[in-house]
Amino acid sequence: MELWIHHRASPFVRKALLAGLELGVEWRVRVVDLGSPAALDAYARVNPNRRFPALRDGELVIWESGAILRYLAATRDPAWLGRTPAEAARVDQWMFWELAHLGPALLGLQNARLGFLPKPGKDEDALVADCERALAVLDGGLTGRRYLAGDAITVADLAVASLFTYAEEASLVPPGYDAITRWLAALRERDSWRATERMKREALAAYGIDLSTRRAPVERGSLDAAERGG
Ligand SMILES: N[C@@H](CCC(=O)N[C@@H](CS)C(=O)NCC(=O)O)C(=O)O
Repeated sequence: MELWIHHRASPFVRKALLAGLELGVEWRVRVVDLGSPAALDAYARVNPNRRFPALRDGELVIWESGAILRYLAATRDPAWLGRTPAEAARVDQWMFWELAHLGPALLGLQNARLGFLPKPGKDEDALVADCERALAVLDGGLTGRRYLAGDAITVADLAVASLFTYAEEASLVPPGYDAITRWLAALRERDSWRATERMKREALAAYGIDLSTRRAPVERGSLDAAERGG
């Protein structure tokens, strides 16, 4: 099995890395150099969207992080897709919502506050309002429930939590979202989260990116260059 990534500090890549660790997947990680048009052109034969991650298992190539998580769970431990039809429906609900609503809201504010590309077109007040709308939905969904689908962790928790990769650095969760705070704290205790947090910090540090002070845009290709020791 092969996993294509551009760097290990990406929330979308983190989804796959978390699932790989939780499900005991062994794969060869292939880091694509975003700064190299030739490498990116070659990668477009794997994922025509030129986005990361992508997975190959034998003849099967899959892109879209949510689909990758679902495939890994289906082939390794289907309980991670929900143990009942109701849980499975909630897993799907949160994973679709994460891509359609939570992602644009959280990543927009994150990118504005940390200076990541792409630079959002909205001002910070509008980005905060988008974020708070999404956080209120998530907090409501987690109130009275340990994980998103029920009592047991599923791929939906990995997918949604990954978008909080920069929650601390970008102050994405203000006080008052108690259910989110409790749920995130539980996920951060897991070995998989700790391991991927170390990977993220190493990727950032290798390129000398200090997010506590950073406000300028990160150069395209800089993080994947860090992955390769560049
Ligand atoms: N919907 C896609 C989104 C993937 C995505 O946007 N990945 C970002 C990761 S930060 C990426 O590839 N960025 C590199 C680029 O835009 O060149 C998924 O869930 O896999």
